[in-house]
Amino acid sequence: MNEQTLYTPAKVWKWEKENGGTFASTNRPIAGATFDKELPIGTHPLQLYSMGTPNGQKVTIMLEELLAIGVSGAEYDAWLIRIHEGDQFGSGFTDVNPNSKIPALMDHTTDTPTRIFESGSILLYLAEKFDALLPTDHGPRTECINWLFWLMGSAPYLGGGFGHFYNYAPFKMEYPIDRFAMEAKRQMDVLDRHLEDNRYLAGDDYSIADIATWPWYGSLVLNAVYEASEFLDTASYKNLNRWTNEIAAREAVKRGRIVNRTRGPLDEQLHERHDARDFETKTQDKIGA
Ligand SMILES: N[C@@H](CCC(=O)N[C@@H](CS)C(=O)NCC(=O)O)C(=O)O
Repeated sequence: MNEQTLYTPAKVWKWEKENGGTFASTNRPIAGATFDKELPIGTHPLQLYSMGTPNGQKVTIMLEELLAIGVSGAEYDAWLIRIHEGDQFGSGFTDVNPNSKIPALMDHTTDTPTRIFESGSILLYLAEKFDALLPTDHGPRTECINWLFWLMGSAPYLGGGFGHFYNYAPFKMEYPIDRFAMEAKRQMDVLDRHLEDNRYLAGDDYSIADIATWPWYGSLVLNAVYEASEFLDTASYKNLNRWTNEIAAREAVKRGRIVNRTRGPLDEQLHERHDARDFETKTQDKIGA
């Protein structure tokens, strides 16, 4: 028993601004812009507005993979949106994503610029636009989309559920940590069993399903999110570990995972990316690092 068990919900929920927790200053129950600010536009066809969280890494890994196979149309500017400082509530950003969450992408090659939001939608858009990293045969293609949607439905339990209560909540609560640790472990078991007979999620070929999933479950295994590897005994998922390490060794993944990143070792942070040479120089401001 602890004090949470005494909580009785009010008849009508009211917003207490300072409810504690890491996101207390930016979370709010209403949508829309809170201030006017245009987004910058660089020189490349694709303009990405993001931050190097797992959802952001999906897109930068995808773009680096496309560039690695010679798709020059995938050149991009990656602008940093500092979500802890509320940049996602600027009018320019909400025009690109009315949901006020990174990542958000603008494609300036279409007759009128196209906005793309939701990381799964962005991956699918890029895969279809460039005819890459999405199998063409009916079976593997369907399997790839199955796993892409699986990830989009599952990761919020890992991030918003387990990660939030284990890492970000103002104090540790047994009930939600138990509930979401169980679900995180169940999800890892789903992946582990599937990867026993499959090299990649859609079968033999690396695809957007892996690109979507690795930043979440690969990072969990590598102890790069939530410092929960030991708690969740991630080492025991052998096939998931094999898949994680294989993907971690890809050059495009090593590049994509550091773009718009503001945490971790400084040599693993590239706050903004406007040119492939930025990875060598890593010239950046270190504010918020
Ligand atoms: N389903 C969305 C989730 C995006 C998301 O949750 N983004 C987080 C960072 S990982 C964010 O922007 N949070 C800011 C906020 O909630 O205000 C997607 O996959 O694009």
